[in-house]
Amino acid sequence: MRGDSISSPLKPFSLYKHNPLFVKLVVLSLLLGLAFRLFSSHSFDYKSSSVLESQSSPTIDSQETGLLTSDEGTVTQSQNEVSKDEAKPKCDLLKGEWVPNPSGPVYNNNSCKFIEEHQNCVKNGRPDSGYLYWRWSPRDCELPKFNPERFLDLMRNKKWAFIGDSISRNHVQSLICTLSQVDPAKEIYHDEQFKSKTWRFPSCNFTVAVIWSPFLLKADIFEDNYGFSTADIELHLDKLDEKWTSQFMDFDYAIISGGKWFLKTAIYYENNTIQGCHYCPKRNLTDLGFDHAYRKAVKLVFDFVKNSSHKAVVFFRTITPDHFEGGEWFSGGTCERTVPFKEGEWNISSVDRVFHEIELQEFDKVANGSTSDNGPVLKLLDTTGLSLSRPDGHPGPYREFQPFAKDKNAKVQNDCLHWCLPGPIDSWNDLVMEMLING
Ligand SMILES: *[C@@H]1O[C@H](CO)[C@@H](O)[C@H](O)[C@H]1NC(C)=O
Ligand SMILES: *[C@@H]1O[C@H](CO)[C@@H](O)[C@H](O)[C@H]1NC(C)=O
Ligand SMILES: *[C@@H]1O[C@H](CO)[C@@H](O)[C@H](O)[C@H]1NC(C)=O
Ligand SMILES: *[C@@H]1O[C@H](CO)[C@@H](O)[C@H](O)[C@H]1NC(C)=O
Ligand SMILES: *[C@@H]1O[C@H](CO)[C@@H](O)[C@H](O)[C@H]1NC(C)=O
Ligand SMILES: *[C@@H]1O[C@H](CO)[C@@H](O)[C@H](O)[C@H]1NC(C)=O
Ligand SMILES: CC(=O)N[C@H]1CO[C@H](CO)[C@@H](O)[C@@H]1O
Repeated sequence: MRGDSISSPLKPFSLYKHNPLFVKLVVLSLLLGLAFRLFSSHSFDYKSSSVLESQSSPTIDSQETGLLTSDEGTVTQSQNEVSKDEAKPKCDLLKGEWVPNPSGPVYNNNSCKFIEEHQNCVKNGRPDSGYLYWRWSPRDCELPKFNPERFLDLMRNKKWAFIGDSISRNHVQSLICTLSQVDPAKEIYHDEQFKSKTWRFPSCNFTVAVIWSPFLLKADIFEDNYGFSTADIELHLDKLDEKWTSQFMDFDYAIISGGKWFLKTAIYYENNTIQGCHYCPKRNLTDLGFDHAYRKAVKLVFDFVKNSSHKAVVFFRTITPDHFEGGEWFSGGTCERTVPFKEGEWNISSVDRVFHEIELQEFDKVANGSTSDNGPVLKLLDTTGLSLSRPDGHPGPYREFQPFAKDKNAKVQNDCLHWCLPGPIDSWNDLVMEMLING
């Protein structure tokens, strides 16, 4: 994924608030209540951008915000720190391509019991397996495969949290499965709904938790496990969700992320007073747009982390793109591709682009300026671009067990948002490891 072609300037966010077709589409999706709804847009180029991180980069190149065209020759800011003994040129881990990886995944549907049924594509009968045999390869440097032994060794007596929505759960399962090949994880906690969980790796006393907080903000959600809601979500744009902030001091590492839940109908509060909403036509309220809420959320998270005196390494993982084609998740959209996209074959959807640009812009603001030596380290784990070129990595119809066993023409709802396990999401950990060791 190279980001040097382009680029149409970002259309103003008001486009999304006032474009009736856009609103209708969002409405439709939200009425149906699921967290993932997606556009296969063709109107924007994807602009890849560097991983930025606050501590190693006191000055941030604003060309890398994704808003501006970057100049091909520019040495981009990267997470690849110059090592102590030898001055290696900085490498942009995000510029590269998917290359064949004949050795394939390190775990499978038999060797890992932590894979969620809906993402256990092989077990559910997905017929092709080519999507398992790729790895992300940056153009200018070698990205080593995630090394579970070394990772566990680094994590002795440490605690790690994944904080966010079902994609965070998807991601934690990838990590747990990979590490379990070396030291089988033991689940030591789950909440009533099995949405927050904690595992422990006995050999090195390493603890990994996933904390369910789909908005990261204080939110009252009136919705059951199947996504049926009885009332509008009430979202407090000026308060973080204490579920994770109250535990933040316990963790040495965290990967925080937000995303598609912000597309749902919600009433927006500040100072406990209604400010407006996102898609609430039955109410006499101003539609402030999901981007308004997402920006506030991201900013609040960054401020919280930066203000904290707790010395943790915190990654903010950027939006995960979806790949519905020929419709949406509720209207027959599918993802039947079996190989990665090559450069230029696909553009980020307009909605995902809005999410991503907010993340880059807000990160750029907080990363700019001094950071204390004793405080947390905030890093941007920008998986959006490399994930965008993996339309082949989703469960599609194989979110269900053997969906075509009875009727090979059965109409099955597809999941083109979450990732198969094993699958491309395993590569996110290659980046995490590299950013930990060299970033
Ligand atoms: C395990 O790690 C925790 C910190 O995460 C520490 O408090 C505890 O003492 C450790 N236990 C052992 C047996 O080392
Ligand atoms: C918040 O609301 C309280 C009363 O509910 C009011 O006294 C206070 O001034 C408000 N603060 C802001 C910043 O609006
Ligand atoms: C909607 O709100 C505005 C301003 O608060 C008010 O003037 C108007 O009468 C309200 N309309 C309805 C239908 O309640
Ligand atoms: C962060 O700290 C600054 C200065 O101490 C304060 O003004 C600001 O309100 C704090 N922000 C948050 C989100 O706590
Ligand atoms: C991506 O967007 C660019 C610019 O709008 C357009 O020229 C190109 O055809 C699009 N590519 C695809 C695959 O839709
Ligand atoms: C970064 O900081 C410099 C100097 O403090 C300032 O001039 C610049 O506008 C800041 N950039 C952003 C994106 O905030
Ligand atoms: C690729 C792979 O490991 N597939 C296995 C998944 O599980 C089934 C049934 O348990 C095995 O038969 C496959 O070999």
